[in-house]
Amino acid sequence: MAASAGSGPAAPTHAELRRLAVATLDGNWEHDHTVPSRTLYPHQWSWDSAFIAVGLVHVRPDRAWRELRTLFAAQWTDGRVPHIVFNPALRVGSYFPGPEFWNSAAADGAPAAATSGLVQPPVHALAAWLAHRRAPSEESARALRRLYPRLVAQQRYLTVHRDVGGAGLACIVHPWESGVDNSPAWDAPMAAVPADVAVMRAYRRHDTTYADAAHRPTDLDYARYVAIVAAYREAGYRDDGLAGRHPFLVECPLVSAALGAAEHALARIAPVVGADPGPHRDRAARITEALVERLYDPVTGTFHPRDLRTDRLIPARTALGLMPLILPDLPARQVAAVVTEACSARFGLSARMDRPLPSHDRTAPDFEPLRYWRGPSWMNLNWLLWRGLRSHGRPDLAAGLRQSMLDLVATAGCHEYFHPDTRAGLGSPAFSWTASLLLDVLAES
Ligand code: 9WN
Repeated sequence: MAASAGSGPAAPTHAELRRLAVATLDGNWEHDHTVPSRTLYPHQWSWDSAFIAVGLVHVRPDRAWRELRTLFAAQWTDGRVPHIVFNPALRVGSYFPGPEFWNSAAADGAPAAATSGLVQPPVHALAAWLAHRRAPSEESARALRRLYPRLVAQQRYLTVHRDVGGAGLACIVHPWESGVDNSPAWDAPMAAVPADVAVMRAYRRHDTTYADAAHRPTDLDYARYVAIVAAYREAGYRDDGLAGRHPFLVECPLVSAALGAAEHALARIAPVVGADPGPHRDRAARITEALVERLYDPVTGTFHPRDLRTDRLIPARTALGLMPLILPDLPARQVAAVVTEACSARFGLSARMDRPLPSHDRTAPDFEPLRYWRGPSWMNLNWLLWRGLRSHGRPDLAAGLRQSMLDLVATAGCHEYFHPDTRAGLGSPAFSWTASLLLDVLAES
């Protein structure tokens, strides 16, 4: 699809965009879950399913709840929600690293389904709450009753087993856990991970068959990804003693903000399921406090990840720094600072945006407009910021960002990510969370 400009084809109407989004989600539905992409990601991914549920509820509410139910059926006994749940019907080699690499069956507390041993940002409680609020019904209340103890266990896993830093924030043990895999935010901690590209000779990457290698992480990134998983897997995916042995330990502003937003969402869900919202409110307040204390830098005026191996903030200014805006109780000082950062030349947020929001500071020397999370625009980061702007009383900026999101899909369809200048579609076409979040944005003008 092309945007209208001069004598070019007319811009698609909202109804046409909606139809495209629904067709994309229908095409990616796989009996009890939605694949992020038929080609690049043919299994079920954790935070994708949450974003997908947010959009599906507008058109197929039964599938929205099924999506979350299927994901949480693969929760480990320690409460971790795996970042990939593998579809056993697919042939070996349909994704790298596949189930044979993760070998979850050998780990204590893993479910019957083959899964990865990592997690992703916990945006699921927020998704469940938004899905219920959008279309409250007997079915949605029943679904919440089933999900609630699982969501609580997910939070407990992250804030207890993963509290390596000791302040109640979850530590991530792999860049994949951030969801923004090759963000420049991870360059410094990744550089300290011993790995050699030669490691990759033993494997065949699957992603570069379907996407341009220049738009994906490098082979050296993959060598390190594999080395970090191997270290965790060899320790049985156990979290005790992580501090002394694990090669990648980071507190991430997005994961931490999602953790706090999840407690806020659980406080809203609790009365629906007959539980006490009080403890969730208390935990939410503690997470926000720890996030500000540990990840906000008053000198740069934005949030940064903390490398727990060096106990220092990582200087890169990526879009991760904007994500704490999703916290309704973020103090006014940090709200103002994040809005200033978002509106700076680095991210270009405005009420009338001429270019989409990039995933990394566009003025930085390591900004790469084509390579995955190192510059391109992503619908999920846009959506999280959009929600944050609305909840912190910036409808003008939220409206500008919303229009920019609509322009992305109007220009390139439901692509995985987009060129941050031209809006050209990058990565996989027919990508599920682009479609689902578009539906949400279309529904809430
Ligand atoms: C590794 C599925 C996932 C997203 C991540 C995105 C990408 C996987 C990959 O795809 O990661 O988990 O193979 O690159 O970075 O955010 O959940 O869409």
